[in-house]
Amino acid sequence: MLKRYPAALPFRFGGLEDEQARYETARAVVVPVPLERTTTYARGTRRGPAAILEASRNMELFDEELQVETGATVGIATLEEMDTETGGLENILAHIHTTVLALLEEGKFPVLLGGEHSLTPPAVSAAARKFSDLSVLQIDAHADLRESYQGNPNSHACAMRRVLEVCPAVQVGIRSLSKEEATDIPRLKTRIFWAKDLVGRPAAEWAPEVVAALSPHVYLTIDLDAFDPALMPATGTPEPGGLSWEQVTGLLRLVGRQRKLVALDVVELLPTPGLHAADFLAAKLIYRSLGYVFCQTP
Ligand SMILES: [Mn+2]
Repeated sequence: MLKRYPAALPFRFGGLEDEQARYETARAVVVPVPLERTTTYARGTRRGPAAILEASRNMELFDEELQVETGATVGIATLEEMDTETGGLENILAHIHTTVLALLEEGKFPVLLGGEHSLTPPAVSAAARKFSDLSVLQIDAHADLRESYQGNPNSHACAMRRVLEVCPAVQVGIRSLSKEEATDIPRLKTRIFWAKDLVGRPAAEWAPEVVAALSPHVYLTIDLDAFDPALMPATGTPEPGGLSWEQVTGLLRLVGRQRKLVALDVVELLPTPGLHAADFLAAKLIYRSLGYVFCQTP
C-alpha cells in the first residue's frame, strides 16, 4: 500500500494556502526583486528573495505578540520573481516603478523583497504619485546619500539621495557615511537618528520622536544591515554597532499605530550557508510588520 505524505508547502510567502494567497482578495502582495547590479563588497543578494520566501515557509503563522494569524487575516499574495537580468538597470528600475504603481492603484500593499537597495527609489516615486504627503522611513546602517557612486547615480549607495528628490525621509540606525554625505545632510530634507544615540536604549525612549518626524503616509525601507551584525551577519556591507530586534520591532509597532504605511521593502539580505537564522529574521520581520499595519487594535 502506498504511504501518503503531506504535500509540500507552496513556494510563496508564508507557504500560505491558496485561499489566503489569492491575489484578488489579498491586501498585501509580495514582489521578489532579485536585483544585483551595483553591489560593491560581498555579492549574492540576488538570492535574497528566494531565501526569504524559503524561510517564511517555516514560520509559525500565528503571531504570538499580536495574537492573530496575520496571513489569514490580511491575505498575502506572492508574485513571480521579477526579471532583473534582462536589459539595463534603468529599464529594470522603470519596471519596478510601474509594478508598484499598478499594485497601489489596485489597493494593494506592496512588499518588495531585495535584492539591492537601488530598488527603493522607483518604488518610492510610485508611492509618491499616489500619496502626495508621503515620507520615507529608512532603517539602515548606511546613509546612502551619495550624489553618485562609481559614476552611477542609481547605485545602492545613492538610494536615499534619489529618494530625497521625491519626498522627505527619516533615517534610523545610521553609522556609516562619507565626509561629503555628512557635509550635505544639513541642507537635505532628512532627519537622521544615529545608531550611536540609539544603541542600548529601548525603542520606547526614542521611537515617538522618529514617528513625530514622519508625514501621515509612510513608505518603509529596511536595509537589513541596520541590525547589529551579531544578529544579522548575512549582508553585503555589515557595520558593527547596530540595532536590536526589539528596537526595530518596537519602532515599527508605533509607526503602524500612528501612521499609514503604504508599502515596504526589505533589502540587502545576502543568504549565507549556515546562517539561516538571518533569512528567518528577515521573513519574520516582514510578517510582523504586516501584522503591525493590518492587525493592531488601537
Ligand atoms: Mn542601504
